[in-house]
Amino acid sequence: MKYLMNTFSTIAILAIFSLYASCTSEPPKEPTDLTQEVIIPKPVSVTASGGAFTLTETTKIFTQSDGEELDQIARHLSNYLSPATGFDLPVESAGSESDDGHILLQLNDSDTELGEEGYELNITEDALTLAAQQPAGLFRGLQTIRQLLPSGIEKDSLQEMSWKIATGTIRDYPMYEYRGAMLDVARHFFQVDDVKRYIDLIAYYKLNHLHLHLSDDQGWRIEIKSWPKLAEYGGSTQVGGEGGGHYTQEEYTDLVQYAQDRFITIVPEIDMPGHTNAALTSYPELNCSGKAAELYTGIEVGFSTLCTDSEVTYQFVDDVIGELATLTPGPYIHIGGDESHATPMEDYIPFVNRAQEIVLKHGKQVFGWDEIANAELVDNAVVQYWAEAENATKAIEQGGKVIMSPATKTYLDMQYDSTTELGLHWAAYIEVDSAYIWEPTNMVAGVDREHILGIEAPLWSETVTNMDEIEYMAFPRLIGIAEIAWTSPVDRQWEDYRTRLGQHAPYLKALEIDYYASDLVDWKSYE
Ligand code: TNX
Repeated sequence: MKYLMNTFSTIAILAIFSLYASCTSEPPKEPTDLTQEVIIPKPVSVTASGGAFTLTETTKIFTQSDGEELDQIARHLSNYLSPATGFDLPVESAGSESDDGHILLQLNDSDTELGEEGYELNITEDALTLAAQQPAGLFRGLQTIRQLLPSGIEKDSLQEMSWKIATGTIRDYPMYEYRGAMLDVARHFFQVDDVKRYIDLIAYYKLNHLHLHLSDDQGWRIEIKSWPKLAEYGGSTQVGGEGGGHYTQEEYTDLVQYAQDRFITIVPEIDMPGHTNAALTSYPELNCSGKAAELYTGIEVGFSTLCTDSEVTYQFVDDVIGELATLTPGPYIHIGGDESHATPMEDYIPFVNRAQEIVLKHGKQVFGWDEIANAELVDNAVVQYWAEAENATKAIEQGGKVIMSPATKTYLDMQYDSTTELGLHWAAYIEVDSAYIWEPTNMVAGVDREHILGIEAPLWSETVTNMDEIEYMAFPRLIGIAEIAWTSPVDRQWEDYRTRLGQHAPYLKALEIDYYASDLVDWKSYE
């Protein structure tokens, strides 16, 4: 009996030990099967050929045609890889590649299946060749290369290890042309460097739009030279009262450029006619009463409105949109239009109609929250569905395209569950599975694939005050949203995604992302 007990306890100890060992970090395995590598968003196709390519200090990056754009993408790759490897990978024009390990970036017009953002990555033991029709496709492909290397590649200090990638071929292109995130810089203001970090993180998951919510009741965040008090006074505070701030036009231009270098389009939003208290505090003439409103630092919505039957209001809208259009190379100006509860519908409709004409006059495409579909949409208007199915239907009936941002699935400010300290829960609690398990074409009856331009996940910032908090609310849910936007529904299953997300944890750690470690996922541990 004693002997038996001993045997049992030995077995138990061994079992516990092996369980423990399997939970702690394993030494990096040698990659040999490309199909087993974790890539998020999941690519269209992966085939393995059983070997490995090794990145070494003599590896060079070649670009197949001259041109600043290709060079810039090659330098991005070199910059991504250098801190952890310590290698200074030189960028050279193609022609003199050697057989002993090189990376080649090439543009190939004939592979039309790849479209604007697709890429093909061919990995042999001697070479890693990334091809795309367009530069944007090469940039998306670089993100895949980052995920194929060991997670140490994302650390910003030298790592002593070997840098191998399994051989084979990946062909990949996105499901939706618009894959976005939104950051509310109005309720709380975030500095340029925080927004740049957010851009870097969304780029890693192949998103291509960042919508900036630049004005709201609590703050005006972009310098407008013809109406200087908007930013100076209207931007002087934020939720809770302390802080606030705004981007100068130079800073905004720098952000736009930073995003563009990563093939991300900035979509600037000036919310109107509601959500305008900050503007109403800055200029009395924008109020129907002729009296300036008071600065607001609470989190109520729906109490403010521009004076819709005063001509000065349209001069204001014209000047603001004019300056913003000049600073913004992307095609869209977002005019908000949500929750204008203080604007009667008979005033709201003519206001939105005029605001849309002003956007067109400045050469831009109209973007707005789903309520704008109550007005007469101009050609090519994009309507962002967040709450009212009926509005999405009205949008497509008028020939508009829809962006899917259902609050119950994509709102990154919603709490994960009732124990989450940050965030709100008016739409839903959104756990990591809920944010992943939905299909854009099943959200609104009649709104089908051909009506949907893409997906966007907004992060409202009433309760979110700094970068750590942004990361905690956005990650990992934004990763799942990015996969919904990129990957075909036939390749999306929660169980498979859950496993990949868990295995991806060391990359999140290496990127120093303060993510929410949901119990629904078996997070792979890391040193
Ligand atoms: C609704 S979504 C809003 C925002 C709030 C958000 C908070 C939308 C178009 N309007 O003003 O920040 O809820 O979750």
